[in-house]
Amino acid sequence: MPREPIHVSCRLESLSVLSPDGQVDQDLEPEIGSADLLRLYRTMLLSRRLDERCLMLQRQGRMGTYGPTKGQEAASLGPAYVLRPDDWLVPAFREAAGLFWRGWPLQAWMFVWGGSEAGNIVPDGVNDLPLCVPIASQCQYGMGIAWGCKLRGQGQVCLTFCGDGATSEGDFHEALNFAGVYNLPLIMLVQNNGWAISQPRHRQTASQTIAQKAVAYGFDGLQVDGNDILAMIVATREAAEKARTGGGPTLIEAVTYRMMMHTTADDPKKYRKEEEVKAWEPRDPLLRFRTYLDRKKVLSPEAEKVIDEEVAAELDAAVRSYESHRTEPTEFLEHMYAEMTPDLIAQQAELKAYLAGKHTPAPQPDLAAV
Ligand SMILES: Cc1ncc(C[n+]2csc(CCOP(=O)(O)OP(=O)(O)O)c2C)c(N)n1
Ligand SMILES: [Mg+2]
Repeated sequence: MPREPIHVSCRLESLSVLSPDGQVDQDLEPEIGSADLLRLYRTMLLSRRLDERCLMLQRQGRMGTYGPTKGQEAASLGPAYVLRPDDWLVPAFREAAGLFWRGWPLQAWMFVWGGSEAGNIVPDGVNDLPLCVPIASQCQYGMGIAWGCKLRGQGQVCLTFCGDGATSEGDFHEALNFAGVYNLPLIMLVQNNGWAISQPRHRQTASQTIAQKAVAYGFDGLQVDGNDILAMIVATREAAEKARTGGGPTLIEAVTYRMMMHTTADDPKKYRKEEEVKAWEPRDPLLRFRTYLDRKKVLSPEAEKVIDEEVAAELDAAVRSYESHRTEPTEFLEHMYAEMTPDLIAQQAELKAYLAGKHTPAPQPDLAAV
């Protein structure tokens, strides 16, 4: 037979548990105790309020360029919730809620966007990498960590985040290819927020979904409502259980939306319509989760008031800590390696001398003679 169909074996599904107006599908609802539900809500709210505060601090000149996370809280918090503490989380740069759940202090987020390396210091006992801005490069680190997890044989998994734009980078595909071949315990979580700065999702790939890219690498892909924290929990829990028991990687596409600008250096009105943003507003993950908790009678008005007050106080303390921290512009050179190399020590001395106004330029090579 010269031509025969090839039957590609794969599982590709889409999943949501909460409807856009917060109604739950009881067959799919995960079992989560009230205490955990309230802690999740508190973390999501904290992340939202911090995001709003950072935006204000930036507008007042008290913070550097800021990249908002509004609308994407569920897509990182749900997956972080199902991890074991000894699992690994490798973020891109919109995973604030997930990182807070893992134990990062609020001020670390502010330090990063305020230009201080202090924000990249992983807290003791937290198995995460710091934020990663070079797009998709963290996919390789995540894959490498997953390989390490497999070699150690202690059932750990590595949850790695990237954006829809990152799926156009070679690093993303190399990581998935390797993870498939070596059957690594990797959960690659793509936060498809519709945009990569000004490029819409349809300019990144001609594929119908991002989830289906898993098929080419020989494992399962799942498209999940990324604004539905319960769906994110169900999907990641399944992927983590599979990975722990030798079932290999999963690609999860979390369909979400970037409610704000890419960063404060960007004006989205130049490239996307206000109606698009408006259409996503009712699907806000915080509102949906709140409605669910309200219907479930988990969030009483008294409990909500206490949470609101605690969140406000925690935020104020974090802003004070951030603003009392002095960042030296020469500090970043200290964080390249565990110990500074002679070159870096010399460069730091030169920079310090320059900043102190005593700079004598280092002799430049005679390029004409090279
Ligand atoms: C390797 C690399 N190329 C380009 C950039 C500039 N850049 C910063 S964010 C971004 C878009 C990323 O889009 P996506 O992966 O969808 O993440 P999102 O910003 O939507 O969360 C680009 C191109 C970069 N940081 N790194
Ligand atoms: Mg994006």
